[in-house]
Amino acid sequence: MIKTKLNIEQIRKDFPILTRKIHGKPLIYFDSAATSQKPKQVIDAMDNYYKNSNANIHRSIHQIGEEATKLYEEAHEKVADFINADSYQNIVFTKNTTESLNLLAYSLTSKLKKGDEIAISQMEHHSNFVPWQQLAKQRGLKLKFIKIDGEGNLDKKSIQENITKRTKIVSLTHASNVLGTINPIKDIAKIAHEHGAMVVVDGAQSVPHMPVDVQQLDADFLAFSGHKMLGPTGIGVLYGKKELLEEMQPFLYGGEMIREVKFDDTTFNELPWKFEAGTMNIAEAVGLGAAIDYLKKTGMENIRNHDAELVDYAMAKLKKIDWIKTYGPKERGAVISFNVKGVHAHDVAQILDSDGVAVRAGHHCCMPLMGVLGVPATARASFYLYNTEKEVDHFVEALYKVKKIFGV
Ligand code: 7TS
Repeated sequence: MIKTKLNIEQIRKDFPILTRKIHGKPLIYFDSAATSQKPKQVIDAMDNYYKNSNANIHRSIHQIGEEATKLYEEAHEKVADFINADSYQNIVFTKNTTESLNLLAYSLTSKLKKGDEIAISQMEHHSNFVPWQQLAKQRGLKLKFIKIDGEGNLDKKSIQENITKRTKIVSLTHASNVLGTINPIKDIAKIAHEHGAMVVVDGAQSVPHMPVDVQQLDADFLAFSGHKMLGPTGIGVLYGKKELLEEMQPFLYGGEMIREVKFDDTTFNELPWKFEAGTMNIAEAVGLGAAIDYLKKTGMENIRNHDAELVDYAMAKLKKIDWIKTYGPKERGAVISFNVKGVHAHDVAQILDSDGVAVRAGHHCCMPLMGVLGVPATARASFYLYNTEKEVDHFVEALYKVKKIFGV
C-alpha cells in the first residue's frame, strides 16, 4: 500500500498535460526518465519572463535588462543551493547533461597525457561514454570499464581493478536510466581520490529524484539536465569544484565569456561566465529556477520515497508474472526495464500506448549495456512524483493485453 506523504492528486493538478487523453484513454505517463512533464509553475515562470522581463543579460543598463540578469543569476544560486554547492560560481549552465559531459571531455584534455586512463562503467548512457571513448582515441588514452554483476550493481572487485595509479578520471552515472541502480558514488570517489583521479558524476537520473549533495558525494563534477527535473528543455548544468573549473580551458569562445580582448590575446571572464559563451538560454534558466522551487517545496526525500514505493509496488506485481523479465537490482531509482517473453519491446510499447500508457522501448542510449544484458532492447516504465498506484494497476492490466495479442 502506498504510504507516501505527497498529496498526489493535488500535485497532478499542477501538470496540465496529465488531463490529456491518448487514443481516448487517460494519459499514463511512465516516461519521465526520458523527459519529465512540466508543472504550470514552470510554464508560467517562463511565460511571465517573456511577457514582462525579456532582455539580454549582463550587458544592458535598462530596467528589463537588469531584471533578466537578476533572474538568470538567481537561477544559478537556486541550483547551487539545491545540490549544496559552495556558490553560484560552481554552476555552469549548458544545454543538457550531454553538453556538460562533452564540455568536460574537451576542457580536461590539457590535464591528460598519452597512456592515462579513464574509468567508466558498463551501464553508462552514451553521453557519458562516447565523449570519453572519442577523447581516448584522439589522445592515446585508455578507456576502462567497470563491470556490472548479475544483479546490475557495479562489481566491487571490478571497481578496485579499474581504478589505479594510471586513472585520471572516473566518470560514472549516479543512477542508471536502464537498471535503476544507484551507484555508491561517495565510496567510489574515496577510492578515486586516493589514486589521484577526478570524479565525474552523471546525475541526469539522480538529481531529479533524490537529494543530491555534491559535498557529501565529494564529486569533482556533476552533470544533469533541467528537462528531467520538471524544467524546460535546453538547459543543463555542470557543477565543478572551483579550483578545477578555474584551471580548465573554456569550451566555447566568443561573447560574454571574456574579460578583455586585444588583437593578440584574450583574458577570460570569472566563473561561471567563462564557460557560458554567447546569449544563453535565459527563459530556460528561469524555468529551471521555478522547477527547483517546486521540487524543494515538495521535498526531495518525499519524492525519493514516493518513487521507491511505486517501484516496489510495480515490481511486486511484475515479479508474479512469469512471462515478464525485469532487469536491475532491488534497491533502485524510479525505473523498471523489462521484457515480455518472445515479444519485441517496441511491440510492447505500442500496445501499451494504445491503452494510453507511455513507456519507452529500445536501447535507451545504452547499447553496450544491452550487449551485457544479452538483449537488443527493453521496455521501460519510469515514474515520477505525479504517478500513482492506480496507474501502475492499469499498466499491468495493459500488459495482459500484450500477452493476449501475442499469445504469450
Ligand atoms: N545520462 C543519463 C543517465 C541519462 O539517462 C540521460 C538521458 C543522459 C545522460 C543524457 O541526458 P540529455 O538531457 O543530455 O539527453 N536519458 C534518456 C533516457 O533514458 N531516455 O531518453 C533520454
